[in-house]
Amino acid sequence: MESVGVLMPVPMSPYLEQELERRFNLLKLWTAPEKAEFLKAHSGAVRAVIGNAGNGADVGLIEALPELEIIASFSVGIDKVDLEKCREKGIRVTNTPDVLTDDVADLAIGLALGVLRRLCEADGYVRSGGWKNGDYKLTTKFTGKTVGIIGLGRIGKAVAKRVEAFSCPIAYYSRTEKPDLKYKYYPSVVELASNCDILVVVCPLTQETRHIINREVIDALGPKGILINIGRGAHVDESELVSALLEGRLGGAGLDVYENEPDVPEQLFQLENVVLLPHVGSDTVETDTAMADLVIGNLEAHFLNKPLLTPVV
Ligand code: 8YV
Repeated sequence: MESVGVLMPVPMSPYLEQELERRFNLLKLWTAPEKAEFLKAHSGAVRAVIGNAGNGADVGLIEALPELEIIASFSVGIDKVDLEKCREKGIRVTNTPDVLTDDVADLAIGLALGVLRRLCEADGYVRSGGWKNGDYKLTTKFTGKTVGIIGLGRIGKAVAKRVEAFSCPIAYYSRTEKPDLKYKYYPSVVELASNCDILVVVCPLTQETRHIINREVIDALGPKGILINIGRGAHVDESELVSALLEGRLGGAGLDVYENEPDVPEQLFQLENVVLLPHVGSDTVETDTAMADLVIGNLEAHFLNKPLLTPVV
């Protein structure tokens, strides 16, 4: 397979790069001084593209690669891949489900604890020597709080499982009720937000879920409510979120994702009731390796005419 051209638009994982380089003709778009020229020069050779959460394959890229057969995304979310175009052109698409579920769910708990127990602020208090000068202020308890989950797929269920260990009542919103689950179902996000203390966004990003967190939902969550976003930035109307936090209409937020990554609204930097992470939901050594192995497994299966391991299209 050494002659098969695999295009990687942006750097993602040194391990993935190294393993792709061992097997394929890896073309690193970001290393080219002139990207358009590079694409033109290699357009006949590229049979696979590696996508990720930030860079998938839009119509422009798909149209520029006439020999493209497969887009293997180094992510579970494939909102950056134009699936309709892929179906139309018979291009296969794969993602990396399951292997990152634990890490992303773990991070939701970390963010909730971080916001409620002010972990980052407390760390700064020790490092700055503040502890020697006075008493630290009280924070808010997590155990027993009602947690609302938007999207009860693989990761949503893993969040719920973890939250159960904190004796938190669990409620959820999803397109349809899941009668096999014992958690309370709300048929609207506003109703869910009105009835929980911590709202976790973990559904896929689609036309329907874009800005699923709007002003009405934020106001329903209220000045004691906490928003945790481990989905996609575009799930949240970010300017509404920023205003609500600045005006004290929302209790706090734990964010791993943003509307225009890596740009994060700077007004948030001054707030102590906010924890800001740089989209690291699945970024552990273990999961990085598992995701990369799955991307390679899908490519090898495709080029050996075997069934794909995790097909989306
Ligand atoms: C990954 C993600 O970190 O899998 C996804 O959809 O958003 C993230 O967990 C990212 O894809 C790694 O590039």
